Amino acid sequence: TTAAAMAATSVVVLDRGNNTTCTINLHGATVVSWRVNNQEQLFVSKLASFDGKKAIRGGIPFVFRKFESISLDLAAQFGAWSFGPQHGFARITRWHLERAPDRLHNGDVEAIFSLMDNEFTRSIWNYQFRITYRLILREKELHFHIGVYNPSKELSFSFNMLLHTYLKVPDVRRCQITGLHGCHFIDKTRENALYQEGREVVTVNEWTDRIYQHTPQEHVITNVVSGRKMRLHKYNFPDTVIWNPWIDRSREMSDFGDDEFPNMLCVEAGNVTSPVILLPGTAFEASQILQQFKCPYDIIN
Ligand code: TA6
Repeated sequence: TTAAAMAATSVVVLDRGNNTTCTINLHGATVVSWRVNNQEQLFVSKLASFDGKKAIRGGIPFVFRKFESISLDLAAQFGAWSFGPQHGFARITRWHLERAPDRLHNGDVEAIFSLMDNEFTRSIWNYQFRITYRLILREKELHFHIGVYNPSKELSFSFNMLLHTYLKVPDVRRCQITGLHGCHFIDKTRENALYQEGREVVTVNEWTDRIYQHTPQEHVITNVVSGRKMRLHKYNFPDTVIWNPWIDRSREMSDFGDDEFPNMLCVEAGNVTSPVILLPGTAFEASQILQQFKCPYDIIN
């Protein structure tokens, strides 16, 4: 179908064949499904709302302009921080399908989404901006390339940006996360106090909500679907948020089942601790690669 026809709906599907697909909802350009050999890799709550108003509970919401949990003192440094929606406006705004899914010469499938300032965003944050969001579906990988552009001739602006990835897991208590050892983290379960990670491998056995700072470019999460591993590569995303609401906070969310927390783990690449400052006429690029693999010798091709 044409881009126009797709844009008329709210959902765009990248189909690589071999039951490998990726589905994006234009509401927030939220990736709501990524299937590898027909195995769903992402968690979406059975109670998620698709009303085009609320953020979709699951998949990969696009967090932009603000990461809510930024501590107010840091926000104060940047003066013009608006008290807009939790985790910013991008994930609750309809994005534009810039380029419909297109098969590349090597069999991968690519689509491009974009968001620029509009009446709604300007009502929250009165700056011009343009984001392009290119997704590439490979055999066992999903690539995310983001460009943020400041078209102003005289104004700089600052922003947080983060991919709020909800991985689907059989049992979060069996997952291990590498690449956090020695990093400092803000612990939102302990009054945003700052700690340092002493473990080589991080596990999640309770309510966990941590903003790890200046993390390495690669994390591996074990025991995701079908007992495989997920490699997360990130570029220009210096921080990594690890979140699982556990039982009590699950009960506080109307769009999250009480019994769902064992089946999800958020590992989120972002610019959280220090906002990006974009000078007039310049662009900022960041990217993430998710790669599902089963043995150590699988490499990113
Ligand atoms: O990513 C972790 C976090 O900041 C948690 O504190 C929790 O609030 C989560 O995001 C979900 O936020 P949401 O606004 O989607 O309910």
